[in-house]
Amino acid sequence: MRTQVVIVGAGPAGLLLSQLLHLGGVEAVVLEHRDRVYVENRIRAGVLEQATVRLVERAGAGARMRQEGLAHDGIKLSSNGEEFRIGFSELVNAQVLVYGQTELTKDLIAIAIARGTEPIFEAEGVRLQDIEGDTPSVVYSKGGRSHHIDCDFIAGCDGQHGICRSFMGTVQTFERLYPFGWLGIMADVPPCDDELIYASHDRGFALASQRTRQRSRYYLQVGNDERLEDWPDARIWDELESRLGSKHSASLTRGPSIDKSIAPLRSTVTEPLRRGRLFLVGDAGHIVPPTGAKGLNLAAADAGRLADGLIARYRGGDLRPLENYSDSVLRHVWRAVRISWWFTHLTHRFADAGPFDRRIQAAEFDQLRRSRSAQILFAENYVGIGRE
Ligand code: RFL
Ligand code: PHB
Repeated sequence: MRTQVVIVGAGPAGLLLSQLLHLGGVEAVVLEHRDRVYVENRIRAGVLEQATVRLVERAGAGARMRQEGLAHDGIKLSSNGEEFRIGFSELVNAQVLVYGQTELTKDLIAIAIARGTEPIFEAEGVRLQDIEGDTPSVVYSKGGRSHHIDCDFIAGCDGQHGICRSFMGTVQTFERLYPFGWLGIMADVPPCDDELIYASHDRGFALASQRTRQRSRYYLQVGNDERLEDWPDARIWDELESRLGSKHSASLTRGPSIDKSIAPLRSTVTEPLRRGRLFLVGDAGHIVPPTGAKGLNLAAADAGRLADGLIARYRGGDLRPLENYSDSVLRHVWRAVRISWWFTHLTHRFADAGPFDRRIQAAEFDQLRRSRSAQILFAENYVGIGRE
């Protein structure tokens, strides 16, 4: 078999890239090692920046997102129960869209099927060959049979546990591991507020998020040694009440969890993001802690850049976008890494932080509450202005 681009991974990065390439007249095959049901139901992100929304629309996959996504004009920040709002519309004339990654993934898979190129699910043992030559190829097996695809380029969109990074040869890895994780819970109850609440509290960070007006998503900062078995729903709701503050206790509707998980927080950046004809895209090349809601947005932005570079290359036009892919993505990525790092430090409790560090955190919160300039900067970073 032969195609122009092999895409490894059917997450948001791989699916969006394949559709953008298709619209640009470039042929691609997507290889995914999980099955479709698993991919469509993996619960993760929820906040889309405007640039991501535009890209999904450009891909022709935006109809349901526009209809069902919830436009958010701002967020609330709380410190030990004292709360203030940062309004994106009035500060920077922008919004974000709350729309689950699960839904975006379903929309992108549906559109791939409609155009007649469904991802190849349950593709096992994917291996890359001759990345530095002119004729790379990818081998995999499915249902006990092995397959070989010759191609021009390979897009490694296989997430943080993927295999493509291991084919990059000599790379530099920059990493920050945080001494805690997020315990996430999803429940079919109305959200406690119509906006997201990022709460810094002496008991640890909490986040009140949502998917729809009937489905809530909450997170709690927990130690890296915590186990899900020790967190029955009632304990999670009690803890959320304490951390989100008395203002929200009355409106916090409890209900049985439909999903619960613990994810460790970390930042990793691989440099460069290209080796020969292999490009790393999204989480395969960089991870950020979820505090700034940047991971999915970065994955989408990478997919957009690589699609533009490849389409220009096939049209015999400008080779620079493809040549500059790694540098331009990394510039964008490091700004998001810094923001995610800063916001994590502002809102989380670090076990080794002393009273001095706590005072610094409080002073920073105070500045954000009182200074319009600080709020504008925060809003620009949150909605993604200036990183394009
Ligand atoms: P994905 O989504 O991990 O997709 C990678 C795909 O590759 C497949 N794969 C393979 N396929 C073939 N062969 C192999 N050897 C393979 N190995 C892996 C996988 O099965 C999968 O289908 O990566 P992608 O596309 O780069 O997308 C990245 C996003 O998923 C991620 O950045 C976000 O979910 C991060 N994130 C958030 N990002 C946001 O922008 N806003 C948010 O609000 C937000 N909240 C979150 C988050 C991540 C979280 N967790 C679980 C870490 C909240 C949480 C809790
Ligand atoms: C989510 O709803 O999953 C979510 C929202 C905001 C974040 C991270 C995750 O910063």
